[in-house]
Amino acid sequence: RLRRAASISDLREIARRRTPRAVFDYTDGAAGDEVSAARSRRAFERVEFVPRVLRDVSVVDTSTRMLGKPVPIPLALGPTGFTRMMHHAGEPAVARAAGRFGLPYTLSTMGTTSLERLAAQAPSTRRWFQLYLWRDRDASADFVKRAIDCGYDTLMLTVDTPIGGARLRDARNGMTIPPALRLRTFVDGARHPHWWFNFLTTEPLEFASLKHFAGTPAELSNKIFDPSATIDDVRWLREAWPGKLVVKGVQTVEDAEACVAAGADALVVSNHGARQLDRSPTPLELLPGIAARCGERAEIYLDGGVRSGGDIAAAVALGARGVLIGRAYLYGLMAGGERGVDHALRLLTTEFTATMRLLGVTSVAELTGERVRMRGCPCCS
Ligand code: HOC
Repeated sequence: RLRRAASISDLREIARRRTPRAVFDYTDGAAGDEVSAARSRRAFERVEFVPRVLRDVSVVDTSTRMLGKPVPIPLALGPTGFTRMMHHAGEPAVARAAGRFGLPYTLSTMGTTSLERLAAQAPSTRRWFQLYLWRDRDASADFVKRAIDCGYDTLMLTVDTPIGGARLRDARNGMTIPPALRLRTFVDGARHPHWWFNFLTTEPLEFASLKHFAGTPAELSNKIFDPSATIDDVRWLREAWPGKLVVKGVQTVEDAEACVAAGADALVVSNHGARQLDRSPTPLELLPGIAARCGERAEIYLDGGVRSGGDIAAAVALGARGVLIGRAYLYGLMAGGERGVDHALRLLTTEFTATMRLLGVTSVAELTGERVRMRGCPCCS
């Protein structure tokens, strides 16, 4: 079945069937009424390519550089929480697949594998670490130290989470971490015996940032996220972290300017996959303005709604140096473990290459604003 999945949405469909409902909904869902999530996808649907023909595309170079190192396509695997819940192989499987494709992998503070274990299990993958500012700054400083010690080359600070978003699907499903088999979830559990067997027979979840945890996602975020974080914390991290510093979750030109002035090497234009503030700005629509203002001083990445190689090409043409994916690889992981992630990355790579050829461009540098236009009105399309 996996081999016949011809798109990320096919993988999503397999993932939906193979995982318990609460787990699928945690991954697939977003905040509130999921208005922003739908808008993120609609923005990509509004993109119309402007292809050139008769351009000799027999050889195309899809590679570029992200934060000083080469990548085969403009893509990095973004941070995702609780990845061993989506599939027992979890973060190490994703990181190894990323390594095989030469792509960076970002371990989340909310990951279910420690920084040390991930480094040991994916030693040749380029590893980035994502940090939430903790209420306890010493704890944040400790992650910085561990990330340096374990050879992570980039620190990604997420700034769109002063509190946890209202994820209504989780509330309705009575979602907990780790997931628990209860009377009300028993029927659904009986439909996914493989998932439960694997989940219950592999090692209990180990967290990147906690000794152990059990509770709801909201309880966890209240324990960790620091609502008092300010731009001074970005300056502090700039001092403390010797590698590349990325700020993720920027949603206005003003904040983008401030983060670059505070020392960020790259920004991720992102609304956290629409999982925090419903009705937040649509990343693809924000991207050109932020890239125009800050793109000379920092690399600008896009995160949110990327589901195909064509989406990657569209984001690059609209000003992104590269894109981050989350759900796109998680669907692969849930559908088929490590092989499923390979499959997702293969699809994205093939689609991106084909899009470049069909657009008549032979290098990523030629993917400019001339190759795209946005159709129609954002609110009606
Ligand atoms: C309300 C839960 O970035 C995600 C992760 C982890 C955030 C936990 C907050 O799932 O969006």
